[in-house]
Amino acid sequence: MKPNKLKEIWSKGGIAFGTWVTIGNPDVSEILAHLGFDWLVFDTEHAPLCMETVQHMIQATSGTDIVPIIRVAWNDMVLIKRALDVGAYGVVVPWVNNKGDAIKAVKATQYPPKGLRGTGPRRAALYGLDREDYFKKVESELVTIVQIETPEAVKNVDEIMSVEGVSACFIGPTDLTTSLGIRDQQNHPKFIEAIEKVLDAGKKHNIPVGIMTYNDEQLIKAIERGFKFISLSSDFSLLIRGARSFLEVAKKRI
Ligand code: 3PY
Ligand code: MG
Repeated sequence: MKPNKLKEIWSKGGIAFGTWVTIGNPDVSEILAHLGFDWLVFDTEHAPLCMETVQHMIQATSGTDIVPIIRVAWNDMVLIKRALDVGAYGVVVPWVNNKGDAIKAVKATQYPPKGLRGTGPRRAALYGLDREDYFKKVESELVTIVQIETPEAVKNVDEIMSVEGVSACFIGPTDLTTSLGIRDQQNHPKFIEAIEKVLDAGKKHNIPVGIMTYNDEQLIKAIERGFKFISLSSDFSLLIRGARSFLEVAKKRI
C-alpha cells in the first residue's frame, strides 16, 4: 500500500485539490489523474456509478499518484466496505450529523476488534499479492472524510471532529444551503456563519476542512478561508465550462 499523499499534504498544512468524478468511463479518470490533481472522488451518491465501474476507473489512474477516494451513497457499513475493497484510499461519507454518525462511519472503515469492516480486501490488497502489507498499513493510510451538510451537523461539529478516526470534514454547500433554506446562496450570511463555525472547529481540533467550489470566485475564497481539501467542481461541470468558453470564442467570430 502506497503512503496516502493526503496525509502528507495535510501534515505540512497544505491544500489538497481534486475533483468529483461522475462520468462512468475510465478515460475520464485517466485524463483527470494525469492533469495534476491530488485526489479524485468517485461519486456513488449522486452519480449512477456502480462499484465495478468505479474499480475500472480507479485502475485507469494507477500509473499516477492521485489518491482515489469514493463517496459512498450513504453512511452504511456495506457500502463503505465495498468502496474500500476495490482499492479506495478513503471514503467521503454524506450526511454525518452527529457523533454517533461519525463513529458509525469510522467503524465501518476499521477491521475488528476496533471496527466492523468485513475482511476481504480483494483489489485493495492486490488480489492477495499485497495482503500482509495492506493489513499492516491500512489503518494509518485510509482517510475518512465526513460531510457536514445540515444545520444539525454544523451545531454538532465539535463532537463530530472529536471522534478519533475522522480525518477531515467536507462541507457540502448544495445540501447545506438547501437545508438552511437558501439553496445555492453561498454568499448568504447564514451559510457564511455556518462555514466559519466549521472552519473554527477544524482549527481547534486540527482537522482539515474541505468544500466543493464551482467557480473561480468560490475557489479563491475557499483558499483564502483556509480550506484544506478543495474540490474544483466535477467532471461534467469542467466539461461544460471548457466547452462553453471555447464555443463562445467561435460564436463571437461569426
Ligand atoms: C453538496 O454540495 O451537498 C455535496 O455533497 C458536495 O458538493
Ligand atoms: Mg451533498
